[in-house]
Amino acid sequence: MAVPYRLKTLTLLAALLLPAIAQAHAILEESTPPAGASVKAGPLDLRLRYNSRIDQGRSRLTLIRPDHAKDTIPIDADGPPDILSAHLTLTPGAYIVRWQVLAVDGHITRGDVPITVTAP
Ligand SMILES: [Cu+2]
Repeated sequence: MAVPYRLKTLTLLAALLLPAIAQAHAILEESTPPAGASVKAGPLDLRLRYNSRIDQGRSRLTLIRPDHAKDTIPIDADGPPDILSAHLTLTPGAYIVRWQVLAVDGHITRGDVPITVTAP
């Protein structure tokens, strides 16, 4: 029995659209420095690149220091729409950069980038 043309069209549309919707929330594609990296103490340029556009005004970066104290990391204004960048100055120890981003599809995603800072 033939599937009505209309139903075929809807099924095709759903197949095309659903993966795009599912992928629209932000996934971290690349970080500088990478997760688990060791960097020298001093100024550090942090750059997190996502697979989609993010709302920078409603995204947050938190620095968890070696003593577990948390600080908000100011996000650079006017960056590209899929990137969070910031500048830090760090002393030796084990840190976590905790990111929380709001994607254009309204979904929030979170993750951690641990970094080790060594003596210069
Ligand atoms: Cu999503």
